[in-house]
Amino acid sequence: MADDIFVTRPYLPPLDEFKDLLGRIWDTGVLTNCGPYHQELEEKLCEYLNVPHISLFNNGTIALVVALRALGVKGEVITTPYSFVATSHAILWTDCTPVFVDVEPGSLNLGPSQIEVAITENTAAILPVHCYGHPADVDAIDAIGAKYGIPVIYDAAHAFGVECHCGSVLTHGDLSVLSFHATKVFNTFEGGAIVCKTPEMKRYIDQLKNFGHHGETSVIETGINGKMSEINAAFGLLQLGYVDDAIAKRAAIDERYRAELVDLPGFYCLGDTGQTRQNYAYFPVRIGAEFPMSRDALYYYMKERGVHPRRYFYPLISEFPMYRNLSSADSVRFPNAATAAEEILCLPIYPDLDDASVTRIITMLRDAAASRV
Ligand code: T4K
Repeated sequence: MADDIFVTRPYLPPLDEFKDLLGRIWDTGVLTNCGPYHQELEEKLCEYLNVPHISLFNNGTIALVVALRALGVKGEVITTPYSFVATSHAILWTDCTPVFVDVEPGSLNLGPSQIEVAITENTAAILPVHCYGHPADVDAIDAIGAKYGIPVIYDAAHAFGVECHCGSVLTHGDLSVLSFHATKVFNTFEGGAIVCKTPEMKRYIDQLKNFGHHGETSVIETGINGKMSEINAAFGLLQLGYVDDAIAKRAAIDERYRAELVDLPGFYCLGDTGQTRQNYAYFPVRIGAEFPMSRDALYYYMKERGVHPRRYFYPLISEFPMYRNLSSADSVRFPNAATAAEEILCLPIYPDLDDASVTRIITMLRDAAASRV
């Protein structure tokens, strides 16, 4: 167990540096309610991510719910069945209905043409995911949103720091939502954020995440408590100073996997969807028919040997009980997503995964590829 390798481990900066930041919290007694660390982290993240406005949240799921609410989305929301369940749960939490459409076979992101044919008079929003931090086709999807007057909210939970041809992917659509969960490239233990374009929208989102308060005695919205605490924000500020180094370490692991696994039959590394800056959040591989064992067999083969990859995203969201009776939930409607759910395996990747561990994983995969089971 001590030698087990998990799909990820959180990046933790030096504890002493965190203790220094905690000292200020103890001095001031400001623990939450958008205090100085919260404010500073919003400013620093705008600079780092090159986005106009950001509102911090206590997690990405609440941020998604508030994003839908902020745009007044009511009705059907076109989305992907190939994601973490939070994407669709946010839609249900706002009393909207997910409409699942297929992903593209290469990027595993929603396909613009599939989105367009699914649009009806009931469509209230489009909610694509930048799956694994690989950008969706933002230009085409934004154009569809504009053409039909439908808001686009990107679930950018995996896309911290990712850039494409026109800069940060987070500036696309009406809103983008980030997750800073412990398992993410940039983490604040738990946390999330909404990226928006105008100061008015930022103010509105800030109100929504703070019970709908507008001043001390006035409440103008049925808001929620979505605020990030000062401890989480302080940790984020510390983390931000190390994130480039953390991403560089992920990049080195990504490079080794690609170089040393390239010749395995039926073993395909996913990756390039036109991003100009990646964050190497995940290392998804497709296990094809020419590989000597199925994806699931490989998953158990590795687990038995102490390496714990993950089948992100199996099963499809549409198979969970609260979704499976929707008219859009029949998986014959999304063959690419259904195939991906059966074939994709995410290998361990995180900054502290050392060379010896990467070698162990590569050797294990080469042994599996050479086996006759
Ligand atoms: N949209 C998308 C597309 C998302 O992927 C997510 C979250 C969201 C929205 C919602 O954002 P948040 O509300 O979470 O901010 C994990 C994460 O819990 C979840 O945040 C993430 N996506 C999802 C893809 O993965 P699990 O079920 O894989 O977590 P768990 O606990 O099995 O952790 C995986 C591995 O990480 C463990 O084997 C060991 C390691 N780990 C995990 C934690 C929590 C640690 O070493 N330390 C830790 O504290 O869901």
